[in-house]
Amino acid sequence: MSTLCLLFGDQLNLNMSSLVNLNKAKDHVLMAEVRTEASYVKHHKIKIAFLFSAMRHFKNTLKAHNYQVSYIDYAHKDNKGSLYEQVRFFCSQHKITKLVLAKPGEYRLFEDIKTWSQKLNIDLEISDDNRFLASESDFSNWASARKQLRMEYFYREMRQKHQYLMENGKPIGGKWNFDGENRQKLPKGIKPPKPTSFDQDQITKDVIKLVKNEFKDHFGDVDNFHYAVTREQALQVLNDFIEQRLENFGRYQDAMVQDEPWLYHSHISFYLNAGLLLPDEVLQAAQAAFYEQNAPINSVEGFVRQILGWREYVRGFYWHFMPTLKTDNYLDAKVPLPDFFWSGDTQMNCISQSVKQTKEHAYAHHIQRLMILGNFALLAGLDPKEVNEWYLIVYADAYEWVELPNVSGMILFADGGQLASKPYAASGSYVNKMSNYCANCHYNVKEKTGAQACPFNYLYWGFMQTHQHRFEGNPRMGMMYRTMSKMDPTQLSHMLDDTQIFIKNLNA
Ligand code: FAD
Ligand code: DLZ
Ligand code: SF4
Repeated sequence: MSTLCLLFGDQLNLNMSSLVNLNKAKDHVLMAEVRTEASYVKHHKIKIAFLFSAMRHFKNTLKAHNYQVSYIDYAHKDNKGSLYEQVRFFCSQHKITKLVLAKPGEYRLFEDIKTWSQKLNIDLEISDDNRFLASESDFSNWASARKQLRMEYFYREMRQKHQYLMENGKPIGGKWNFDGENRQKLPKGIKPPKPTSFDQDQITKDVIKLVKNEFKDHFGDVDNFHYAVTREQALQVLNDFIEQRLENFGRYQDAMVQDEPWLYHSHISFYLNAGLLLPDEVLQAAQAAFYEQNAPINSVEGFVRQILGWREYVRGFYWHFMPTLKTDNYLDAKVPLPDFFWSGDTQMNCISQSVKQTKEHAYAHHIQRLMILGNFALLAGLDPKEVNEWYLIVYADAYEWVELPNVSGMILFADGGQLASKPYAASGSYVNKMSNYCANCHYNVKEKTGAQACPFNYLYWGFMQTHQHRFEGNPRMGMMYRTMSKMDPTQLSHMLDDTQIFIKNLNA
């Protein structure tokens, strides 16, 4: 009579709530590389290689800590292809009375798991996913007490509750938000440090070979894989960030630079989302850098806001609004995703740069995801279902709990404004202000209509006209509509025509 713990590929931490109460002498841990999880969307090859390698390394860690682990690799003779079938098979071979697991990060898997207890006739115990600081009930209690949800207020409560960057009940530096100091373009001549990279060990090499054979038709390149695959390596990435980048993180967090994918970002989302790092230790490291005067408050607060604010907020938001969040389409957007989202072959340099980096690294930084690719998807009216699938596929840090709120809520306004108070829409001048992409582009960012005009310019004003009835009354968009009312009606009409022609030709 024993307990089986099913550990998912993104729960790679010895402190996982599902592991800590096991009796190592008689209970078992099951981990499995399965077809259903690896291909429910055609994940980027790097994402699969990263998770399989990290899973195999973590299996060794578990064994070193005296857990009894059954690890089913992809080519194992007993691989049954899905987590359910793997659990069923294990139960048929052993006397298992109870299955324990920490809540998975995706609704589809959670709904499936809820049916297992009856089907397998065993007890099922689902513990909280303790890779987060706010529990789901923390979020839903906070959300149910409000008419309007805004990350900023959630974040302030998290700062107070967890006492990050607080002194005598007040935020350090006298304000909650230093965003005003955090919008600088990267000056010419400044070269960001190289990202921390690791040689591929034998486990990673084996996994890459497997991925190239089994997932040939999946998106992306995998040969230059250089990511951390163990907790020790992930801690090194974190440490290098704190020492080499955090100081400049704030001021350049919105900057974009030709051929520079990494800039001053932390590059830890892969590891946080797979359990190799936990949010508390990351926040403590950043806070310590502030107290040791190694990083200024605008950088440290900006970083803390991402982890303690946005990351926790979107995860709570996901569970609060599922399953409807997945089908929301407030703007009735229907345009199919253009091919250049896969190839990067477009004369729009900002898009080409962002897609090609995504293909090569399974990574793009926040502003590329939000203000280039996301902004385009919003303005061109791309179908939320296709856009969500694309984001879930292409980034190695993508799981539905984080991808869906960012896409349907933050970029597409598909949730009708539950997450964001207004659409994150911008014309080419924003891209020109924050990057050097436009200097290398076929299009002219200063032109609003005609063959050479930057598509973001007419798409922006086309969007504003198309959705005027929806957004005119939004106080945060009033200024834009006042500007629009003073614009030349003929020019506006040309921009609407150009928008329609551009969208029509997108998939021609
Ligand atoms: P940094 O810029 O160094 O930020 C530090 C950390 O803050 C990140 O590692 C991440 O854990 C957290 N963070 C920052 N912004 C967000 C956010 N909006 N939501 C949740 N966490 C955040 N992040 C993912 O982890 N997975 C995704 O699938 C994902 N999809 C996104 C889709 C869109 C459309 C947008 C706009 C953002 C998305 N993000 C996603 C958030 C963000 O872009 C990435 O977390 C970030 O680029 C990862 O790189 P980094 O670790 O260098 O981040
Ligand atoms: C993303 C992923 C992939 C590619 N493969 C596996 C796998 O083979 N086995 C596994 O346990 N988990 C995998 N995962 C992570 C799961 O999809 C993840 O646990 C759910 O999406 C919930 O977040
Ligand atoms: Fe992008 Fe327009 Fe600038 Fe070209 S000109 S890089 S399309 S914003």
